[in-house]
Amino acid sequence: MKAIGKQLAGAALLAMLAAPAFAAEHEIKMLNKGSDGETMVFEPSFLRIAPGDTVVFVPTDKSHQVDAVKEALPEGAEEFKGKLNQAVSVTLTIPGAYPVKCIPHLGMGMVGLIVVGDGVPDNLEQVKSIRLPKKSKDRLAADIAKAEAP
Ligand SMILES: [Cu+2]
Repeated sequence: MKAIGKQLAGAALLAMLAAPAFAAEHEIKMLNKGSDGETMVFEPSFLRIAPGDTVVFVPTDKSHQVDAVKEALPEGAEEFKGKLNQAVSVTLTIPGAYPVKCIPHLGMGMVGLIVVGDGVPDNLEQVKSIRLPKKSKDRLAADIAKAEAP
């Protein structure tokens, strides 16, 4: 009896150790100027990842933050919210589209989109209907087009 218990504990430990090895970590920088010359950007602004991967939002430049656009997240997905100049790390397990914004620079177009899983995300229509200032709307539209590409 004791031996079996030990074996089970060993298997559980192995499973725990194995999980992070397959999950990737991605970085999105929060910048005053992107490598394409655009100002106030998440870089990259579009990212497709596998379920269980982690995304780290890095405050490379000052005065940025990241919020999930909560009204357009996938069903059951957890909201996330960062403070100014704070790195935010989120592990996304539920497939779908996760739009993000930087509140201080929303009027300047600072939005981004993460897609978890393959194919066109189920909640993309919700993402399209987010109310945003023009510049953010335009940039998000470009990201949505990438989410719709095969
Ligand atoms: Cu910003």
